[in-house]
Amino acid sequence: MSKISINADRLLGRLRELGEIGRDPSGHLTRLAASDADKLGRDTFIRWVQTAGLDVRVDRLGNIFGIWGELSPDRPGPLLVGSHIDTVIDAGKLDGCYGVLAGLEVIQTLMESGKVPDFPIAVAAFTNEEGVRFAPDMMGSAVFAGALSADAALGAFDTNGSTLGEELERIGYAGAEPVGFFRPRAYLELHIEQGPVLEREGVDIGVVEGVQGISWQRITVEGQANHAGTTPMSMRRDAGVAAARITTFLDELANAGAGALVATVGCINFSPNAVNVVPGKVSLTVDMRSPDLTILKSAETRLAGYLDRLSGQTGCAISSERLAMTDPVLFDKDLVRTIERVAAARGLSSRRMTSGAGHDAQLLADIAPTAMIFVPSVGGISHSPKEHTPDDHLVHGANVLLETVQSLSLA
Ligand code: HGY
Ligand code: MN
Ligand code: MN
Repeated sequence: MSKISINADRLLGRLRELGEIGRDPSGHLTRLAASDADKLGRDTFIRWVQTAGLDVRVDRLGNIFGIWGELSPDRPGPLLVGSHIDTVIDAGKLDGCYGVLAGLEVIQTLMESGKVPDFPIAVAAFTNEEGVRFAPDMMGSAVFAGALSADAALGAFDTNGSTLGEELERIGYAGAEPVGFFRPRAYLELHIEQGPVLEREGVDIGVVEGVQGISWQRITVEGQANHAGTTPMSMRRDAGVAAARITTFLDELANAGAGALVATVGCINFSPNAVNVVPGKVSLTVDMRSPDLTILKSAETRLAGYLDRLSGQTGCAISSERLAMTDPVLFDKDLVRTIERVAAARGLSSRRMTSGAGHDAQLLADIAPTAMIFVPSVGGISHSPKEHTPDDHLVHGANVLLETVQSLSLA
C-alpha cells in the first residue's frame, strides 16, 4: 500500500478556525450542546463536509454524518471515524474537534488520492458528548448505539428548563434521519489523551485498549437557612458543612483507591448563597471513575452509606439522583493491533493504555468493532484553555488514522 499523508495545513487551519467559534469577549471558548455557538460550529463543519463532496445526513439527535459512498440496507455499513465538536466551559480547541476534523481530513485525502474504498467511509460529529448542559454525557452516541432512548435524550433538561429536543429544533439540528439509520462496520476515534502519560514517557501514539467506567450523580443537601450571626452552632443545620464533608469524603475514598478510582465534585451551588446566611440548600455533582466496574459500584455504595450517616450527624436531608453511568469497555483487539502496526510502520513510538476520559467510542463499542488513537497532551491538561498538542503530534495522529482506515478499507 503506497504511503499517502494528510494535508496538514488544511487540518491545522480548520482546527484553528473552529477553535475561534464560541469565544466570549474575554476569549473563553464555550460551545455547549445545542447552544448558538454549537450551531455556528456545526454549520462550519457541515460547510467543510459539503466542500469535500460528502453526503451530509443529520439524525433526530442532531448527530451529523458526512458519508463517502452509498449506504445500502443490504450491505454492511460504513467504516465510521469521528468524535464530537461540543465543548465544556472555557475549553481548549482540540477535545473532540481533533477527531472530527482529522476524520474529515482522512476521507478528503483518500478521495483526492483517487483510491476507491471497498465500502462507504463516514465521519461523525456526535451531539452532546460532554454532558455539561444536558446529562448524561456521550448522549448522541449513546442514542445512536441504542444505549439510551431518543425520547429520554431529547427530553433532558438544562438548568434553564429547556430540553435538548427544543434546543435542537431552535438551532435547526433536529435532523430528519431516524437514529441509528445505519450500523457502522467499525468505528475509529482519534483524540488527544487529555492526561499526562504519553508526554511523560515521550511516546508519540497512544493505542487505546479501553475506557474506564463513569458514574455521575447530583446530590441535594437540605438543611435550614438561618442567620449567620445569631444562630448558635448547636442549632445549625448547615448544608454547606455537609457538602464540604461529602467533597472531602470523596477525595479520601479516591486517594485510598491507589489509582483505581478517581472522584471529584465539579459543580456546587449554595442557596440562598449569601455571605451572612447559613446555607439552607446545596446541590453538588459527583464524578467517579474506575476501569474496574466492581470498584466503581463499591465506591457508589460507600458514598450512599456515608450520605446516610452524614444526614444523621448534620440533621440535613440528603438525596442523590443518578445523572450517568457508563460501564468500562474494552476495544476490538484486531483494531488495536492494526493501530499499533501502523504507528510502527510510520516510525512512531506507541504504547497501549486505557482512557481516563469518556468518549463516544465507549458507546460505539457496543455495536461495532471500535478502537481509539491518542496523541500527547502538553502537561496532561484538558478541559481547559491550556489544552495543547504540538502540530507535529496532531499530524502524526491523523496520519495513523489515515493509514489505519486505508488498511481496513482498501484491499
Ligand atoms: O467527561 C469526559 O470524560 C469526557 O470529556 N466527556
Ligand atoms: Mn472528548
Ligand atoms: Mn471532554
